[in-house]
Amino acid sequence: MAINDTKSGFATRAIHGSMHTSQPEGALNPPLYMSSTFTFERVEDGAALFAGEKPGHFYSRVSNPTLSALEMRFATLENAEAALSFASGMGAITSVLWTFLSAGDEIIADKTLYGCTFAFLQHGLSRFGVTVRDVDLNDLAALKTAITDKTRIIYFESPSNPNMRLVDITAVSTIADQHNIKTIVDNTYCTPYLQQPLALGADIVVHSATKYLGGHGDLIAGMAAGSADDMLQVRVEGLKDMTGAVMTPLTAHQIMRGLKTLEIRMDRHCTSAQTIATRLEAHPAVREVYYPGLNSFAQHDLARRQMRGSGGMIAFELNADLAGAAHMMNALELVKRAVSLGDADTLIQHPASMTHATYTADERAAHGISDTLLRLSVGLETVDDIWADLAMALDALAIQEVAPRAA
Ligand code: 3LM
Repeated sequence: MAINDTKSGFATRAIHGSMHTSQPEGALNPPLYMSSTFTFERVEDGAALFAGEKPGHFYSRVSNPTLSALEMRFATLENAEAALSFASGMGAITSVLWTFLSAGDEIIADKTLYGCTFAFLQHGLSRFGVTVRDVDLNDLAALKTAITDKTRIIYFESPSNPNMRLVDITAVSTIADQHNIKTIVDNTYCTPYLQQPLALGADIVVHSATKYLGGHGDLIAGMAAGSADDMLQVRVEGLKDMTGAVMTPLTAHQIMRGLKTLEIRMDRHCTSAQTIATRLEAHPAVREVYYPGLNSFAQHDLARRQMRGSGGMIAFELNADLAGAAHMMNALELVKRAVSLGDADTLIQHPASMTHATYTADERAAHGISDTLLRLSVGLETVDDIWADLAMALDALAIQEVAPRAA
């Protein structure tokens, strides 16, 4: 059966998508083109390539056949016309935003964002004459008020890193369209398997491919997807001339390997996280759990509408102060204390002092990132083993917390 990129299932596209021609030597996987430059048969051919009059590759900061294979496959997964690969998630975000913003423009960003994205907007773009407006994008009236004739982009994550706030992608994109503003969504937490922002009305999606797309904690990478025109503009402006944040062919190869198992990994992340979130919620040492799959989750209905599954990320608060939370985290043995997410290994971290240390304490308070919030990336280990480790650390905390009160 031939692979049809529009009709085949997600897993089929993740394994075969866009691979319509056989590979050199009959190889199952596309070869690794470790070449910075590409030779021209004749001078005129080089000139035609540079002028965009002839398809092909001439320099790997612009394009490379291994990266093209990944980009075409990834576009089929996001149901996009085109995709682009980058050296990191921050490389993707900065390349896309540099491309579409100029001094004097305004960008509206949701009030909760990954720490380095927040820093890039507040401390980076703002230095170059771009006005950044933080808006709670769940407040559509506030969004409408914040829009001016200089607004070019609305930018958000859903779910947000670290506190799992969702944004209604269709509602925000509809308002953006009415004002000719581009909607850009960071889809890192969901991957295209769980959520497809372009189908919900967004213009561009960006990813840290370091996370679920790679899936094994062994690479740093970014992706973007959108219309062919937008991706071409990002390629020749933001990526080629501004950031130069190009992915290496080896990384592209590793991500294509990661994509082959994306669907089964995400299914497992979802079922295990649902189990862990449910058990956390029932534990006396836990005050609050934020997980889209829980009935108690404030935006549970929106999650069901725009996400195919609830994902592998959980945020939670303990019935303890910061010292108690640190004690609990330090007691863990299987669960690793580390930033990043989306790996086979379960990871736990403290956003206020780690991923979101780029915010001041006042900014964190204003942006809804509490100092006692913990973030768990539920991995692919046997779920009862993950829970046993968490329960051991939580039980110790519950005993410690209860003891002084009883005394
Ligand atoms: C983290 N996040 O632990 P890279 N967008 C989102 C992200 O979560 C990230 C990026 C973009 C974490 C990294 S913190 C020092 C470690 C939603 C990264 C940026 O450039 O590939 O790291 O992606 O939350």
